[in-house]
Amino acid sequence: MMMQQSHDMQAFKDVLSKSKHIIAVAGAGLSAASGIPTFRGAGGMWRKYNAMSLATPEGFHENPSLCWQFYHYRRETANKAQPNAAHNALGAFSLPSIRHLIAPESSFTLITQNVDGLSVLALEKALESATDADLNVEQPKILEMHGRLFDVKCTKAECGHVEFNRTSPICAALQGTEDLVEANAMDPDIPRADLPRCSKCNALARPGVVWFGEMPVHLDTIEGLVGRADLCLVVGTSSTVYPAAVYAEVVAENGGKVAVFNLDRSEGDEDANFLFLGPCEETLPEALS
Ligand code: BV8
Ligand code: ZN
Repeated sequence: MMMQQSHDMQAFKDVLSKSKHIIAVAGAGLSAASGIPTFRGAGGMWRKYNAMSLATPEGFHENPSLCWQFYHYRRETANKAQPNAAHNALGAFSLPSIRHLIAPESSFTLITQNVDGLSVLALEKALESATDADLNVEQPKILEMHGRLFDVKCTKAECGHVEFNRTSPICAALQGTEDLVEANAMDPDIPRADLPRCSKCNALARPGVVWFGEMPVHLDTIEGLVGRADLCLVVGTSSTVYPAAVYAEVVAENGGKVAVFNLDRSEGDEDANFLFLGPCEETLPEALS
């Protein structure tokens, strides 16, 4: 029997109030209102900079100069960005002292595909007004499954040094190359010696993100949370990248409910119990208040 899809916010809030194990799966649309370009769509990065080839180990190995300019550009953009109302709504909802007024005794984890760190900033802001109950929660509040833009990793496995580094620019040679990236005229020949180096062993460093073909992080924890969820919010994602794209389906197969908050139609959204088309910086604050 075809499930009847709802666009009714009150009906969603009734389901939310009865949910006990809630997860959110977020993508680039969550950060769009903060000025971070998404991957697909009009200004999409995949098309403009052929990011699909840059965001791979092969792309980095082949030309670390091009790859680092792409990630320097993303770092500079993210460094200038602030969390928007959708990030803040998720940050507040992560606090049991707030969430339990809406969904009593529920647990919540945000599983984000984004690497910009804006959800972490929003959570830190929400935690400023946290109670003790908010702090000693065993379940993680955020899982950044595709790594972090500001993590800088050594390329030498035997060293393995990783550090969180927001420096702008990360190295002198990349200073001002954002304009080249904007003009899609990146310089393929910045000498490796001038690219970011590991601060421990001086080997070439790489961005601490998960590239295509690499294993996402926190997968075991994520798969456990997905297996237990009775409600999955899908926020600002085209749901075209795996394995994140299947989590909502798993929740539905287990008898849980799915609510999609997206600007446009997205993969599999016809199977969602709830579909709220529009900017998530407007729909999500309403849904989680
Ligand atoms: C892996 C970090 C092995 C780097 C990224 C089947 C099973 C498993 C793997 C695969 C499979 N089929 C293919 C694969 C391989 C591959 C894959 O999925 N390829 C795709 C292209 C088919 N997957 C992998 O390689 C992954 N690793 O599979 O390991 C494995 C196997 C089995 C089980 C486990 C592991 C690793 C993928 C990670 C790649 N790294 N990011 C970087 O950022 O540079 S992916 C990157 O692109 C993002 O992190 C994100 O995940 C993805 C982009 O997707 P979205 O976030 O959805 O963004 P998009 O622009 O597409 O959509 C934005 C949406 O927002 C739009 O719908 C738009 O309408 C909406 N929107 C816009 N504005 C707003 C809005 N919505 C609301 N409000 C707004 N204001
Ligand atoms: Zn090193």
